[in-house]
Amino acid sequence: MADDFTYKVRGFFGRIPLEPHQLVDRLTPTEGCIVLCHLGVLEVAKGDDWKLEVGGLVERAASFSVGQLKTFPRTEVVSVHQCAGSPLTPDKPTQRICNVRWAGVRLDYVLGLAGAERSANFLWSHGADSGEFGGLECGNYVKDLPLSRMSDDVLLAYEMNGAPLLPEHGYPLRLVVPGFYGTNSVKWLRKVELHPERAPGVFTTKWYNDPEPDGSIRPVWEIAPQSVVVWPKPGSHFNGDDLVQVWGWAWGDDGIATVELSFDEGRTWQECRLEKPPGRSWIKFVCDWSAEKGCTGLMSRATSRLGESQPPDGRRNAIYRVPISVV
Ligand SMILES: Nc1nc2c(c(=O)[nH]1)N[C@H]1C(S)=C(S)[C@@H](COP(=O)(O)O)O[C@H]1N2
Ligand SMILES: [Mo]
Repeated sequence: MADDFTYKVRGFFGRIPLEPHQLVDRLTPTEGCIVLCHLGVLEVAKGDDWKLEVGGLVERAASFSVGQLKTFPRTEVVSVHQCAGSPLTPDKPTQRICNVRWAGVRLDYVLGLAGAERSANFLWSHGADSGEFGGLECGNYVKDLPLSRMSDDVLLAYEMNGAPLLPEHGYPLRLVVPGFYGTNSVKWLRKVELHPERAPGVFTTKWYNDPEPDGSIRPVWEIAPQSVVVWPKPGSHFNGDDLVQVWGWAWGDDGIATVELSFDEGRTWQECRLEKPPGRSWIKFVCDWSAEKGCTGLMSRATSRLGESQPPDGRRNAIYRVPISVV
């Protein structure tokens, strides 16, 4: 395919504008959203002419321009958008997180037009960006998804927070997989294909696979339960018996059943009030606390509806601790 883009930036480009205590808005403004590009940032001049190919195990391979996709039924989804962290340090906890309103056309609608075949198990998604990362020549950015998990809220998105995608967020077209880590939401989306097996390439074989205790590997797909405290912020000072309303956000692919807080380094835990889960958005937790003299930090721990809790350390969703002081 003839190149219809240039590189605005070549090589790795990232931005983590907000610390957890700055995530005060339910919907993160675009300038506060994380940015993560392994290979570069593309600049596309004529977004509506950008072509998406649909192929692999389909009855009719097809190609749609973004202009055409915009004439199909439009769907909006508010969802947590989280970077799983560097694939070179996969067990390092990260708080690269935001909550975004996406708009686009449902992927299953477009796959339906092409006639998806039953023998397919995986969707491969190809970005137009290519280059070097981690000392390797990577080819294009290619990811995959299990079709069994593909819910109807997976989008071919052309808008973020009510405006066309910015170049660094994948203008003019990206995949958005609500509930999955950001790495799966391929930007500058050029091609989606159905296949019986997982996709080859460094981003699906070498990186983004976590080792499991039994020696198997687990692709970095579903977002594990996680939470951050927004208030109080790190370094806050209180007096003993001050009444503090602690609050923050919790999220995870399986939904959140409980969030607990500990003010004594994890010895005891106190359950928070949770708002009703609104779809794929993060949910707010709140807890009234009478500050205890000598407390030096607080921690939040989310548990999913399937009973999985945040671990103390060693994984990307490890418990986040906020240092404070109470005198
Ligand atoms: N084509 C392409 N898509 C990509 C990436 C990339 O490097 N190239 N990075 C992924 C990663 S690791 C993350 S966390 C999200 C970040 O999306 P954002 O920059 O819009 O926040 O994009 C994903 N999609
Ligand atoms: Mo990421």
